[in-house]
Amino acid sequence: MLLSTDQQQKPNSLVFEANGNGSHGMTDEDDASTAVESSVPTHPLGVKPLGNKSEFKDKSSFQWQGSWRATVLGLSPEKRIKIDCSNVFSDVLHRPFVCSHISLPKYTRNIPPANKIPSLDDLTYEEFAEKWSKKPFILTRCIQSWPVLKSWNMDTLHKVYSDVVFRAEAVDWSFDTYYQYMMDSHDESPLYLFDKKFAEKMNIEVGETKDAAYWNPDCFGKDLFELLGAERPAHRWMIIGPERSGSTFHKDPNATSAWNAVIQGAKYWIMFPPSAQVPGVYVSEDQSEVTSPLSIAEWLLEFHAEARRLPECREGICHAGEILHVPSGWWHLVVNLEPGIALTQNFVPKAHLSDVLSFLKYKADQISGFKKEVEDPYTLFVERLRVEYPELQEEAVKQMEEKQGIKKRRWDQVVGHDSADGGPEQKKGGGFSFAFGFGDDIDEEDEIP
Ligand SMILES: O=C(O)CCC(=O)C(=O)O
Ligand SMILES: [Fe+2]
Repeated sequence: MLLSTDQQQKPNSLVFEANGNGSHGMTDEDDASTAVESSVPTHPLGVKPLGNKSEFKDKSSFQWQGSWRATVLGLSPEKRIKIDCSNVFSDVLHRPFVCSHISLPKYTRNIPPANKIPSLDDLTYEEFAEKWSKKPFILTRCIQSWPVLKSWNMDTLHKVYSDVVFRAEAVDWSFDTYYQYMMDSHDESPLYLFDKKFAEKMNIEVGETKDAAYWNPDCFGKDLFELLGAERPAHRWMIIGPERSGSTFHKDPNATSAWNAVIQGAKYWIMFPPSAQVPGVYVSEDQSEVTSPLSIAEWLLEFHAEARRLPECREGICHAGEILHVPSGWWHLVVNLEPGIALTQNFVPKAHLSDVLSFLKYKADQISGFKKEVEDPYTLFVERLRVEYPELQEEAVKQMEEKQGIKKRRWDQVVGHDSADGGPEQKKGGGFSFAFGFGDDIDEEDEIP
């Protein structure tokens, strides 16, 4: 669920396009509030940044006109002028066009058998805990009894929720406006509806109630973040988007695992284990910054072939009625092959408790999704665990410290310190986050955060 920063840029591209004719709609006050540092030279055409001050900033409902420019200028199709560009040669203009028209099947077909994400009917919790908690898989017969599977599709949602305002990256739009956008847009990275308050907004029940619209599959077992109650971070989202929308490479927040269930459409997933170096994805030493091509299409064009050749690459297509497991720490890129609706939830299974504790403790600066009142998520979680599951808590903390000790010893070896003679203390917040090669004392799939 973590949205990569590039996915939050869309409203600004609207702004720049709208602003292309000059300082459209800007007052002195606007100017002052968006002043750029004086070290930046003036744009030769007088183009200024507008931040989030778009024309329809406060409007959640308006008529989508097929492009950002036409929408901002209110140009209906008959008012648009077609300019003959047959003598214009520009890589800068042509590249986004290429990216917004790539053929997805070219990349998603012919998955090498060794890369295929295993597909199973269903699992019991025992099977999951014993064999599957650290591996991606798709379940084809797990969510068949969810009522939403029968009642939701793009048209029924449009009929029932057209006035409901959902979050799509940085904008809040009515479903009617989003639906128009989705059905008629050619953006390279389509705006993606990703709403964590959907259950409240749609007035549906989730979980073990008589009228629930859907519930947690049993196979993933107890979600230990439930112990945080109202203090738990954001954990469930409804995701809607057109073909080519999706999520660029990321790991899910706070070292949680996730499931992602497709209600309508089909999603192509490409995944790598926690310590893999994903082609085209550059990670800072403490993993707090991830740099990768801005769009999914750009990544597919440039890096997919190389990525597919790596032995640790996993790929699969999750169809409507199926659910995919994302293990803690796994990299994933996801693209919708058709207009689609999905539900996702992040959770903490017992098998990854020590990874989550380790993240909360040693990567405190990277924790996300908690309300700001929750000042020390690590201590809060450890306390709740200690009350409810004292043995589990003790065991997980021990495991976390052992793994941390191994990392520290390896680091000391690399930098030439002997940890036994008082090498440097570990910094809080991931100072020792360094990816080493695998060794005997760490599981192949264990993250070295
Ligand atoms: O459906 C998607 O675009 C992927 C969402 C995601 O990253 C997840 O469920 O973890
Ligand atoms: Fe994710």
